[in-house]
Amino acid sequence: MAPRSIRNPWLFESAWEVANKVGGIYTVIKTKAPVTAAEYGQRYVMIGPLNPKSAPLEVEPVDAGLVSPHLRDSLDAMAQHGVHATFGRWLIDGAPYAILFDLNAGAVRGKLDEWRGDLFRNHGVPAPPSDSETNDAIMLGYLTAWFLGEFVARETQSAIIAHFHEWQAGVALPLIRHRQLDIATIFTTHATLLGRYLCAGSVDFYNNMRNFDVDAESGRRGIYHRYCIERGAAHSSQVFTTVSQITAFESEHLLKRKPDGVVPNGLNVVKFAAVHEFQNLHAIAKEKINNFVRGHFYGHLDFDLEKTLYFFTAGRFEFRNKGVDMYLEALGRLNDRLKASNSKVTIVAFVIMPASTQSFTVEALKGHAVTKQLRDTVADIQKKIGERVFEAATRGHTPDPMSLMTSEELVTLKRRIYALKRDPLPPVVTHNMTDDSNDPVLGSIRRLRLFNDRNDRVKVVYHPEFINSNNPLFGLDYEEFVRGCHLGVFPSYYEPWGYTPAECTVMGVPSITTNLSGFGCYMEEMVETPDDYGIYIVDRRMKSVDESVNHLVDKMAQFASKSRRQRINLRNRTERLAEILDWKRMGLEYVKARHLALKRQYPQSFQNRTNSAPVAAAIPAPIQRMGTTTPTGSSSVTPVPGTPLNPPRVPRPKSALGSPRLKHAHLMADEDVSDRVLHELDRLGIAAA
Ligand code: G6P
Ligand code: 1S3
Repeated sequence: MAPRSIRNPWLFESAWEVANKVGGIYTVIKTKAPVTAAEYGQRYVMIGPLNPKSAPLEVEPVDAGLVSPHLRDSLDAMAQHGVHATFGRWLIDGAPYAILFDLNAGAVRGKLDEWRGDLFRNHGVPAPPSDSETNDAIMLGYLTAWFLGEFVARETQSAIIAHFHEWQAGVALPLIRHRQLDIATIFTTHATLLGRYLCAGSVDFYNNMRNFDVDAESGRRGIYHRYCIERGAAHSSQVFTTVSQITAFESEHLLKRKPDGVVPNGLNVVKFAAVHEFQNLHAIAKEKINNFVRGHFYGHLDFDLEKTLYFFTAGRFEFRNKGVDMYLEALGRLNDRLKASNSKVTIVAFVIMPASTQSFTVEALKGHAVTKQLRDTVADIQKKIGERVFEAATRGHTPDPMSLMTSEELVTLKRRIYALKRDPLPPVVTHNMTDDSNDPVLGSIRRLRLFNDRNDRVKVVYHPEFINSNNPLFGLDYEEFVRGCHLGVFPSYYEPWGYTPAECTVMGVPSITTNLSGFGCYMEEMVETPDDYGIYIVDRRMKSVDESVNHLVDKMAQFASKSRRQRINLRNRTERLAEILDWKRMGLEYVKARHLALKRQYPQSFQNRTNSAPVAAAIPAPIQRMGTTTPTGSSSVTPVPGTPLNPPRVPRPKSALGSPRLKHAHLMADEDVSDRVLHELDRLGIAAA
């Protein structure tokens, strides 16, 4: 049979979070969609589970036959067996097509036992029937492999690439291999299951990575079957990638396959025409946070909002992994330092992490109600005074300032002011917790005695729910909240990438991260002097926990001592780094991974290509090095490539004082980067839409 053409391949990308928001992978595939859709056009199709709640809002149904008869016929063939799928356009930038399989259909549920048995017999994965998450992964995997089998039998001309993210989508990979489907496969892991579990406990993870008995450790934690799926996916894919160097190292030791390369996460960067625009947005959003603070701290508002800084941490509730333990500890020490130095600066430190709650507390709501009443009363009096002044002036009188307010107005105002008095301290948490006494955030706050006392220079507000625009306390959405803050603090212990500081960066908000997070390591590699750009990286590798906490306190204190002007300059610099996080640049790593997968699946198509030598020459180091590994990933391969593209580092900013000689050339401009992506695609023989 003639080999498939690699000039115009199909790309299927499967993840649990396609049109189904759960965590960070949703952000990856959603923000990456525009560059991938630009590259593959109609031939880019995502595959995920049908979430009946979100799918109708996220996906607009389309007749698959309008895209390709093979797609339609493949889905029809499955429908004849009772498998239902929604096919349509995912309503996001890039509008990629998506197939969402209904895992609740009777016919699918009816096959679960058979599939679970097959997974055990042919692939050695002993999945217990009681693990619903694994059941979902099995159904998604078997449906995806079934669909791809149907499709590959019908589409016989073009090469097909299938890319899978995380273990939940990974079950399909051993099936594709076992069934010998003619498909180039990629598996990207965004963390390892075992790594996450081990870190959340109290082991010294990074120093012992090589020594863990992975089977025993996963068995002890009740995740052996999931671990098998993850490891099976990593070993069955032709190309195995992960999101950072640190997770590559972890994967090598825990999954026993060295990744072929690193595909770091990007973002869709929207640049404003003028720098002052994003600075204005900061000022507007900050004023909304000021309003929150006025309400939350009513009766105790004896600190100057002009000298108040907003710090925050946010993310899924992984207390130790996301470094919330370290953040709170550091805030306690910062409070002591600022108090000891009689600082006039106040820090309001937010913790935004969803936990189990019952409702907002009465105190939190009351504060906002009484300040709103005051604001309404003042606005009313202001209006009436204005009318009185105008009335008097039109008659040629200068009004007597003492008689501008009526005695009723004065009484109402006094009542409002009286309502603002309270003795108890402003609450540290905005919600009634389901399990207040065992909540680790509250536990730390109590231990550190961060009770929002008048003398405290660091005040704490724990908001155990993500912020969205319907939130009655803040009245802003998460993006605005981030923009309004001064510093994001993410001292993670386990963080394969870490989108939260990356999101801060593209919005021009300085942040603190660690050298154990993928993002932190990437920035350390890419930027010569990260501190000068508002990217503070705490050392959690070479220091003890106590030293790392002090390092974090130093960074926060250093930031707190900056003048407004210095903060404005710093924000400008932070925002300039957005370019190095843009998918226009990061997407090229995915291009390279797909190219390698094609090369491994269809080697004969690369042998006689006249442009094969220039292609290899044109691709920067990582893919050439990736190409030297074996599909099963022996550990004798060359080191995992580090920096994507191996570009020059971002030099120290010119405006920074005492700047040494610039070591590298300037960053490429946006246009250069996108031109380069298109150029690479062209050279790879992949048509850009
Ligand atoms: C932006 C605005 C300025 C404002 C400043 C406040 O830069 O353009 O008008 O003064 O934010 O900065 P700060 O760091 O004090 O919140
Ligand atoms: C994972 O999500 P998480 O927060 O569980 O994937 C994200 C996307 O790649 C990554 O940013 C994060 O570090 C991982 O941990």
